[in-house]
Amino acid sequence: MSALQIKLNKLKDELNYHNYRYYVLDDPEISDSEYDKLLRELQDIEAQHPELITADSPTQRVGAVPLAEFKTVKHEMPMLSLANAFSDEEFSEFNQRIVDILSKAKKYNNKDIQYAAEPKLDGLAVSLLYENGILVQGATRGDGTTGEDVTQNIRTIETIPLKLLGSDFPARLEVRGEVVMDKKGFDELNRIQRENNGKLFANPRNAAAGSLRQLDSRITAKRPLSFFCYGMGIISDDVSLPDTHSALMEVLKSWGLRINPESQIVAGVKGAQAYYQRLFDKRESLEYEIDGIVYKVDSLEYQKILGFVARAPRWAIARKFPAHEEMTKVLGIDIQVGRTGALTPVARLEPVFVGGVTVSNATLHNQDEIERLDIRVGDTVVIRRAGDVIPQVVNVVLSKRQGKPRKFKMPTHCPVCGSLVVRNENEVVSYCSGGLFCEAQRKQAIIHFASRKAMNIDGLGDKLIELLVDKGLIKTSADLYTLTHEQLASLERMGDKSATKLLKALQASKETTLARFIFALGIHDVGETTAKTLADHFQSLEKLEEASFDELLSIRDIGPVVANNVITFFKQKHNREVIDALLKTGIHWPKVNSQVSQAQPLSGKTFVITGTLSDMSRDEAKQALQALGAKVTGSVSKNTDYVVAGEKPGSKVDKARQLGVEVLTEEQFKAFL
Ligand code: 9MJ
Repeated sequence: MSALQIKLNKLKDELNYHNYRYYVLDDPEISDSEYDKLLRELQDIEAQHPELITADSPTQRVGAVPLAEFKTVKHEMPMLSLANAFSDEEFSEFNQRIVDILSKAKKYNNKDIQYAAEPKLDGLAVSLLYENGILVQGATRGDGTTGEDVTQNIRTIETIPLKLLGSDFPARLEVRGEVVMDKKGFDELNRIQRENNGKLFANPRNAAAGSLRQLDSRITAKRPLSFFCYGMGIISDDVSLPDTHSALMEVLKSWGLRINPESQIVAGVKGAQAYYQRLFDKRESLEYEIDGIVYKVDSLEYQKILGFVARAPRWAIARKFPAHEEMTKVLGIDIQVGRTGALTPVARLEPVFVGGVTVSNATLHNQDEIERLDIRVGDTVVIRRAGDVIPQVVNVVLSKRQGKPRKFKMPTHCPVCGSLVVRNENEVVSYCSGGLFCEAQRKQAIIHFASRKAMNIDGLGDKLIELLVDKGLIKTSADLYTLTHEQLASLERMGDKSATKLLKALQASKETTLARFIFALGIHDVGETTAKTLADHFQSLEKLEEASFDELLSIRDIGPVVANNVITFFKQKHNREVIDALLKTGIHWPKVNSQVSQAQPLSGKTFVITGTLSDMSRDEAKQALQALGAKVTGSVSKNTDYVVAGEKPGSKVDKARQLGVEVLTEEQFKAFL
């Protein structure tokens, strides 16, 4: 063997060993960067000497050529399924059957049966074939007799060794186990799928199955799959093996195969139940999904005596956890209005027991989600509740849809206060526009109103506001100013002193600025900066209240979403009533300093731009005018000072002529600027 070959083999062995430390023992010896350095060294040598590349090289996980189809694989030893137990009683019956059979065979020693207890992974069962320590085939379980040859894809899974460690393995060894996708990887995959408008996977098991059935292994390689082994299939008889399942698993581990670290030996029914409870409690904190516990009689001698019934071993049982997913019916779709005014559709469900609790509601998030799921009242849906996560509607079972139920539409008016519902372009959420008035938004609106950057009411914290609302002492922010000393002092944890202090703070807050007041109104998307922009532009609340969409749009930094929100907000009679009540309490502000705008050459002038300009876009023209203090609007009126007309100007020029408004050509406009 050449020196280079020796070096190459040493590198491969080292990488395999570190893979084993990392994935199987969960105890890496070297850092990721040191591992990468070794891998790069190997890649460099192989790039220069492609003739030395072997299939078991750690660099050779991803196949370059997609398959046309999967070949079928006949399992030499059938891949069995497991019988289920859904209660402690059913497990006890299983245990008793075993005791009876062993007694009959005169093998029972009157002691508790020892079980190898393992988490039941919710993934995809596969079979891996190693010949002389080299992975030669990976197959899905299929129907238990025949599966699909997914070797190319199996090779991409880093927890599956391409070459076994050591040398004491049988010449032919079939390893069985489960391919799973961890929960984090699943969420991330669906996030990416959503971003790319790809198909979303319903759960990690489906995602794992979909990923393993890719004809192009380069796609599989990108999917976060991993593997745990839990059994053996055919084994050549050239080595002697231990006589318990658990010891057998330890041997597999020593060859570099990952076994589940939660696996444990338990004794009898009591031990099994304690293990079940422990894993049930731990279920949500595990990185992968499990749907129960598998108990296997640990003694291989016993297993042999017990044998099989139908297609399942009599020595093993799957004790299932309550399901994460169940089907139920959508009785109706309600709208909930949140504290921020967001409207959320919620499915009212026929109560169903899922994930350990009874679920009768599930959020549908927004109109887009309803359309994505195409969910309609009367539909049968799959509900999923994993851990503490709120129940989700996974999909509609279309085959169970009866008749032609109508599509769901968001209401046009808030179900709580009757205000208009707004949904701006490019936004998924619909909002109630009755911010100052809507009961659902009351607390949030007042908390915002009192906050430091808004009316800055010292000593009026969130908790106190909630208390005042709950006691019915205030309904809107205007009511804050009618609170009496007596009312305040009688509240829990308030007292005379703090009541006096708060009344003083309320009084002091009446002296404010227009910008703060606009911000305090809590109009959607009108933050501190936008409020200041609006105050500077309009310089009075009345002018802002009466602003048209076009005028708002003409202001620099104000887009159609904010313009629409402002208009709709002031359109609500009850919002205006609250504002009037606020002003009546004596809230006031100094006149807005308008020197800045008056100093500009075009301040006070209103322009309309129409048609196509050849040297600049309409937006650029608008910005140039605004920079000089002009207002740019979209429609011509008697208040318009100039119309700038590009190519194909349309009816706006006619209107300007009718009204006697000066019309500038592009040339004139440029000279003017
Ligand atoms: C799973 N799914 O985790 C078995 N399994 O054993 C475990 N499945 C099994 N064992 C024999 N841990 C047939 C299936």
